[in-house]
Amino acid sequence: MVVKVYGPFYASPKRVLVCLVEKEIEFETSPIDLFKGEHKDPEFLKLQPFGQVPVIQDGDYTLYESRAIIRYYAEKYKFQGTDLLGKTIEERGLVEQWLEVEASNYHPPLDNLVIQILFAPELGLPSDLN
Ligand SMILES: N[C@@H](CCC(=O)N[C@@H](CS)C(=O)NCC(=O)O)C(=O)O
Repeated sequence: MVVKVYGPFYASPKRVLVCLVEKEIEFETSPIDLFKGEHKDPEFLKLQPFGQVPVIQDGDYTLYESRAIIRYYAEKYKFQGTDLLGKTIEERGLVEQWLEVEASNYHPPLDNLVIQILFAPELGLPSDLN
């Protein structure tokens, strides 16, 4: 079964794509253009009610939230491709620590910069840069 990934190749979907590559899982992409607002289309909202990417479809299983998706695949294919979860409980603790650091300390300021520098000017929205 080929996994379908909805989203652009950048930002949060990239987290999922890197995981799928590391786990050697076959996937295809279904591009969602954020600049055209495709993530707010009614059809897309049926998959992701918050109108955000990424979303995966794996057969009839649908999942969103990039970090939930990568944890799902890291567990599901524990013994395939790169080991992403660690071999001991201590290694697992460190994996979870850095996942939390990424989610809490790294991603929020980076996301804000991307919105202010890339998205706001492109979409004609007010930006802190002005
Ligand atoms: N917690 C979510 C965040 C997803 C997210 O923020 N996606 C952004 C692109 S990186 C998005 O869809 N932004 C459009 C919006 O929020 O309207 C995840 O990790 O999947």
